[in-house]
Amino acid sequence: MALVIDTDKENDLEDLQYDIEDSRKTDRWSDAPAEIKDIFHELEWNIIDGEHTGTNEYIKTLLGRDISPRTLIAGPMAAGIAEVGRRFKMDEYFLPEVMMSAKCMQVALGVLKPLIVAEKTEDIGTVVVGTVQGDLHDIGKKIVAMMMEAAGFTVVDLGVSVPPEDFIAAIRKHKPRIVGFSALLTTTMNMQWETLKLIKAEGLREVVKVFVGGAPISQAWCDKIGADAYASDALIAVDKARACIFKYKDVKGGDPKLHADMLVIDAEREAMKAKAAVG
Ligand code: B12
Repeated sequence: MALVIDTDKENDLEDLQYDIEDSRKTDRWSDAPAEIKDIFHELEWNIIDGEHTGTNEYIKTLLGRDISPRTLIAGPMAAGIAEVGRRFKMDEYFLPEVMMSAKCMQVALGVLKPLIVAEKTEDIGTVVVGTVQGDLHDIGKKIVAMMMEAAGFTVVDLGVSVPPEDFIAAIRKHKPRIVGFSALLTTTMNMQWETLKLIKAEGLREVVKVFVGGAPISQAWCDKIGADAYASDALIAVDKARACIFKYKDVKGGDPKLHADMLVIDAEREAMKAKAAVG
């Protein structure tokens, strides 16, 4: 039985910024045993410092202590790369440092992927994912792809900087139930819209449900471009994708009803969180 550690409450970047500057430790991971908490901090620092030669060891040690791959991704790995993003934004880090940290994330995901994908027990349909044209960020998209795979989907990952025409070709070839666009740059988010426009122009809008995500993407953006669903993280993406297959199977891509149904999933999730916080 894997050790359960609540990662939802651990994303306070201000706390991360100030506490770790002084001591390289924080008050976070309060429900983790002290020894695990220390290794979480080591892993965070491994990512912040971009020391990818040691990443494997931390990951393996934590897996050996019954920490699940999902907890590692949503916990110390997410916190570490978020701090890297903050440093980059504040001009404390430049591209080479970010690339080193990204390498740590890739190494860690390489170890975790087979474990996560091994959870797959059924085949419920195909999802095509890709990072839109002009954008080279793929860590988040890879996490979404892995979680989708574990949840029963066959995932076709088109990679990074995918031109709209390649999404169209993949939809025709693989006949996915869902297509997901990732964008991490404010300058490339518009390519989600362009790709969606081409899907419509090619007469494919009704056959595929369109998901959008990435750091600058929001529900408002999803509404504006007429995508079916937005997910701020991989777990929400999986919830919505499974709902598309099971609950809303007969609702077509682009149907306003589907869009509204997806919002209900967010509302239910928020209500569950609020209930858990009170209880
Ligand atoms: C790592 C990184 C890089 C790495 C990427 C390596 C890689 N293989 O991915 C490298 C060094 C290559 C890089 C390059 C650049 N980067 Co960069 N990068 C980052 C950084 C620090 C982390 C991104 C990340 O991996 N986050 C962790 C993952 C897990 O989170 P995520 O991607 O958001 O994914 C989650 C959700 O969004 C969602 N999701 C993601 N995709 C999808 C898709 C679907 C369908 C769904 C449903 C959900 C979903 O689920 C994921 C998992 O939970 C961010 C900072 C940040 N705060 O995002 C900057 C950041 C995105 N980069 C930035 C910039 C400016 C650049 C460069 C332009 C820098 C430059 N001068 O060259 C280049 C652009 C290159 C290009 N053409 O794409 C800016 C963008 C600012 C802006 N307004 O657009 C950011 C925000 C940094 C900053 N604060 O300024 N970068």
